[in-house]
Amino acid sequence: MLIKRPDPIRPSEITSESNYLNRRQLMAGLAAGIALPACSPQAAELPAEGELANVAKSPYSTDETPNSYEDVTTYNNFYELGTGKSDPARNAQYLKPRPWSIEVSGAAENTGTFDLEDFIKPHQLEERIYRLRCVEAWSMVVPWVGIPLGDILKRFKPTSDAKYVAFKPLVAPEQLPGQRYRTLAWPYREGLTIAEAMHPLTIMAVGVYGRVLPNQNGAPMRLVVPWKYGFKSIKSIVSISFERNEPATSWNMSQPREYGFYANVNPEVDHPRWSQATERRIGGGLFAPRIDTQPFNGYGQEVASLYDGLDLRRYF
Ligand SMILES: Nc1nc2c(c(=O)[nH]1)N[C@H]1C(S)=C(S)[C@@H](COP(=O)(O)O)O[C@H]1N2
Ligand SMILES: [Mo]
Repeated sequence: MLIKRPDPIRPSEITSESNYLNRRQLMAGLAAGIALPACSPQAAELPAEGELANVAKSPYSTDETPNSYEDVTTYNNFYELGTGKSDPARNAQYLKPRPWSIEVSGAAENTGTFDLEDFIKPHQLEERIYRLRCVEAWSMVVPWVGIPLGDILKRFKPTSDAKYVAFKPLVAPEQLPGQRYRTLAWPYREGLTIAEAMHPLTIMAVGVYGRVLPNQNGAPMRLVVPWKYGFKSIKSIVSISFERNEPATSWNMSQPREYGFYANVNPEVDHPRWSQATERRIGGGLFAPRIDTQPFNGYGQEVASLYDGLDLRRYF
């Protein structure tokens, strides 16, 4: 057992509707002369760099030893900043994660364009130490800082038509120079079922190691879905859309035989070109033994029931 089993979300962690003001409500409030106290925790903004204050520890964390800050921030996959593992750190300076806005669209009552500062409220931040298991059969342990994605999505009041959630990152070749080459069809695209998106293990990360997320890790905000291959954890998100049908996803579009929509970590379903039974822990050195890959990356007790009745060999 790699993670402790936490209680369901504590009432204190749930943002009450009144704590949250979206841009339109805020504007309406300002027009009506409602003042926001500048020093209330709800008014605090996510910092653009440096330490993140008051980050709670999460019972969902693994007790494995995290990789070094160096490993986490210099061995990356972020095709918009280059296809080599060291390219994202080298090209990170081009990306400008402030100001940043996010468009929420589709099957929800509360859609619109939101500033990052209205979107992520820092008083909810938690540290989640999760394994990141790449489809390339390497892994890392990363102390992410984030907010359960479900807590964010609930505020937009998805309707009963919202069966899936689709995500897209920024498209801006001056900031993401890898987009000058068609290594993938831009924008990068990812999606989750609504149940996966609302699952308490799924987070929107804004930091790592207690600090604001470096650009190469997907600043200012990226998904982390710990039971799925790393490519589901899409970086530098600007668009979130509630969908009725399964959305197209980048790796499936580029190699449909190799990458499916679900992409659950599964040691029993090999990639057509290599085994997924074991993994190499980054930073372990040349002679470190390979680690057995766990079904659902070790989170099976929490998430396996999401796939009851689904043939995981077919829906890989
Ligand atoms: N926008 C975007 N997000 C992305 C990718 C990408 O190329 N572009 N690569 C994915 C892959 S394959 C992995 S393994 C993880 C790596 O996250 P990390 O660099 O923070 O470890 O990011 C994922 N998110
Ligand atoms: Mo990956």
